[in-house]
Amino acid sequence: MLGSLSLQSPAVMGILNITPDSFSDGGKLNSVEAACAQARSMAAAGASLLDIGGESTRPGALDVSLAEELQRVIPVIEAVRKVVDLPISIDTSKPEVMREAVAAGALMINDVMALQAPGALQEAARLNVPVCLMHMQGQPRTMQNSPIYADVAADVTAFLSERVAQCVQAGIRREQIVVDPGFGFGKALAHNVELLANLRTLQQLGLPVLVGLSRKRSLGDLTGKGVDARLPASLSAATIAVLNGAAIVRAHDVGETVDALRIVSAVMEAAI
Ligand code: 9MG
Repeated sequence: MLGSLSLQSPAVMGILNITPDSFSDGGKLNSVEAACAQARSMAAAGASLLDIGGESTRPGALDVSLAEELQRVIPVIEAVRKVVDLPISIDTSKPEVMREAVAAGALMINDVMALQAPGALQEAARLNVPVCLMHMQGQPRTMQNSPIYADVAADVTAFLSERVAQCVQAGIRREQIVVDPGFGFGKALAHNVELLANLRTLQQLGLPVLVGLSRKRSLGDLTGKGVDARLPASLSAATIAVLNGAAIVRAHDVGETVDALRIVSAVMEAAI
């Protein structure tokens, strides 16, 4: 269990990005309505939780001010929790956004900076909600400039192990922690492939593993497909991740991912 979320079978976390380019008109009210419609459709498609974020973490993305991030995500969290009965996770690295999002109804923190921003660790401990700690080498703007690892799976595991220890020291219970290798975050194509192949290395932490591979650039590099044509590659990557121990899959295409993981679960349960 992770809060109210059962991890008996693989869970799909639906991605709800609230950035100006996420919804066609970019208008505030319509963004809330569009986000609610998307949340309903993801719930109907079998999502187990929703990840709401107001700052793009794509390579090269620009920073968003605190005020802007709050303005994007808080009205959406308040509205979405009224229309779907699913746990909401807040995708942020800012302690103030964590605090306001939890007050608005978010039940989990998803931090691509693994609570390393000033004040984030203390705020997450105070809020007493589950946290997802993700590995990233470098910063979003520059992270894809020649990342270097000795052994990517071992290096990522060592980093996450250290962050888990810091969290526990700050008062976050181990049962509240999820770890994520951060596919695409400061990793070259070969690193992402090696990490997926050796995802089981992370199991030594004894914590649920979350992965985000959906539509990512490495899948485009391997298939030659643009972002809108990466569904088959995303499903294939999600399948491999779950076979290699992932408990939660962060995905744009919820229904398709749920179906793919049902097959994986059935086969894994039948294995002797
Ligand atoms: C916000 N975000 C974008 N990609 C992600 C990933 O792979 N994992 C997590 N936890 N968050 C992500």
